[in-house]
Amino acid sequence: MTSEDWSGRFPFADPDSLRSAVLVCHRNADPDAYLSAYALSALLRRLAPACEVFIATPDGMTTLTSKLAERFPHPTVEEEGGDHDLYVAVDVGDTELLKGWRAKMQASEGVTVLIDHHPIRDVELYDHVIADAKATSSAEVVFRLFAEANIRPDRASAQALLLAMMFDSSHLSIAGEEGLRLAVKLMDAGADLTQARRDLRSEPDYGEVMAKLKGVQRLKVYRVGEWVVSTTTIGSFQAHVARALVFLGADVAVVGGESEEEARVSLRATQRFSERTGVELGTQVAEEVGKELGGHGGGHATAASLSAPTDENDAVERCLTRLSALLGAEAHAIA
Ligand SMILES: [Mn+2]
Repeated sequence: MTSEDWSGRFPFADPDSLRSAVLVCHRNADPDAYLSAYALSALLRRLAPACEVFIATPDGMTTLTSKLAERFPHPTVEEEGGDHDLYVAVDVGDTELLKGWRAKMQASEGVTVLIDHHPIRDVELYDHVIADAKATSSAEVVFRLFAEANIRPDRASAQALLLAMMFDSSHLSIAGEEGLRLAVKLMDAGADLTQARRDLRSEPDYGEVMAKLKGVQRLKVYRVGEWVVSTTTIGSFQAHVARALVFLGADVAVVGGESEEEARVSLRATQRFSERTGVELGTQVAEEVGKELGGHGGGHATAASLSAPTDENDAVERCLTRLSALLGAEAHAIA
């Protein structure tokens, strides 16, 4: 191996051979995806000064990401147009979320890389995968690449990585030991914690605020064994309302709504509920009830949703029945 062997390390190609690279975020890019790509671009341009680097954001970005992108501007590219030498999917999780870029990467002559912290199942698309499911953000994985290349991030990249890390770790509260150490290193490199906190504060969305408050107004509360399950219905923001109910103290929240002659239900539970009962909302409630009602559902252990051709009250009640069967206890209405 010569000192110029790049086959085993990022960017997995001789940097001098790279003319054009695209960093592709997941659809509707969140701050971790966009800002990790932003910092990765700075690293790549240090390694390959002659390479033009673009960021792609299929289906745009979230509102907060758009706001942050004004402070961290970067050239973007659409999928029409020629091939690139290097494609790096950042924070993508499922390749579905690459939208049209997936087919483009499949057909490409260039090197394809994944940098991620989601549990990854489909890796066939990529020539190289740098993924760590223990990291709380993709930013942590990107920062490690700086360290491996022995390159200190510039101040803007350090700030971008700190913001990304804080966004994905509930302001570092669920960051692991390594994450916290990396955050301190980013501050040493010039990142400003106070500024990052300020930047992550978003303006209230009053549609969401009204949905939450109305959802609470229509709240039903049940005791199922030792657990408190709350249900409600609302026209929109069902997931936000469910999360808010769990924040208020419910062990499980089931929030229904109707759109286009279909019922949608969002379910949320606390980590504690999930650990103690072993109940998985995604596979055992949303998927099952979705099927039962002729629709579909799924999700994670503590966050799931379903949609089915029925009315919202029926869908919510079926979820409650299913929960009570899984917990082996009847649901007693309290309020
Ligand atoms: Mn992420």
